[in-house]
Amino acid sequence: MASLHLDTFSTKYKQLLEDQLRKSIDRLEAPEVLKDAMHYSLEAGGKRIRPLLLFATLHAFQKDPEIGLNAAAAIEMVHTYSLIHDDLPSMDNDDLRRGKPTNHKVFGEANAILAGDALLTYSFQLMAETPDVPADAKLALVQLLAQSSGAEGMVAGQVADMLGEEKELNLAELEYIHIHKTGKMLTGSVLAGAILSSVSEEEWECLERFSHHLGLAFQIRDDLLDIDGDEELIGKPVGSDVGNHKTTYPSLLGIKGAQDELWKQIELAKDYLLKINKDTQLLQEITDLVENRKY
Ligand code: GRG
Repeated sequence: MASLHLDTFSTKYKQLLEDQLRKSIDRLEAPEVLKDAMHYSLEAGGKRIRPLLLFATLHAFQKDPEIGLNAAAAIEMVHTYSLIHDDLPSMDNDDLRRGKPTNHKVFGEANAILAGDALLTYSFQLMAETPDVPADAKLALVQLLAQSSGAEGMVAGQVADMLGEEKELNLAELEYIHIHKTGKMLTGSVLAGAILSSVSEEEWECLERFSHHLGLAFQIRDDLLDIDGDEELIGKPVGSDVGNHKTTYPSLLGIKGAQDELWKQIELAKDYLLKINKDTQLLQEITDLVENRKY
């Protein structure tokens, strides 16, 4: 369970983020239906783990987390666009997201596509408008967001995921998908904090490795949550048909193997945090949350 320290921190900065997101959309001179569709998914109850990682990284380097508000809003907008598009009839065709009707169910498919497009493009504007930082930092933030979300990042993972749907994947193929689809935006969140903290090369390297392992842990936990409570599946041999037909960590490694892999990735993530000689307690607590999260 999260300590009071992380609870207090996350309550404060999540509230600031919610305000930032709402204000950022409100100020747009755009058709109301577009703004409504953007608001709808942005404010639909996400965990805000990516912004939290960014704020906690700033905290570790004794920076005021509020300097990361624009960047955090931008990252959450990209994440939200990815979920809206992932739910579309041409992708996962989902009716519900976070227990609520998906964007296209409420606003129609064309509006959902355009709301996703608008969130993605607006995110780069927000990065470029980061207040009180030099131009080279803004440039680095824009470049980082593009690399994390685009053809070398999340979109690559989504395409690899779709290509892999019809076949049994090996562990390396599964890792490629999750490092890109889930991991790159988590890494981008930590490294955005690193840019705003002007970290050293060694610190950058450790933060990158930390978030790489955290991203894998996040996904393994996601796979385990999908089948949680199904006691009969525990101990099933490698390669057996655990859960649905998609390749997952439990389907490849068995539930116990997946749980061991989760612990391994958590250990590795924490090892890299320890190498940074800073107050990384909040990042450690977020790592614990990822290991134990229930949703
Ligand atoms: C459409 C380009 C494009 C990409 C979609 C992120 C993604 C790629 C798909 C979402 C499907 C999915 C379940 C991915 C695996 C893990 C993941 C990223 C879960 C959602 O992130 P959370 O748990 O979501 O942070 P909340 O709801 O808390 O914001």
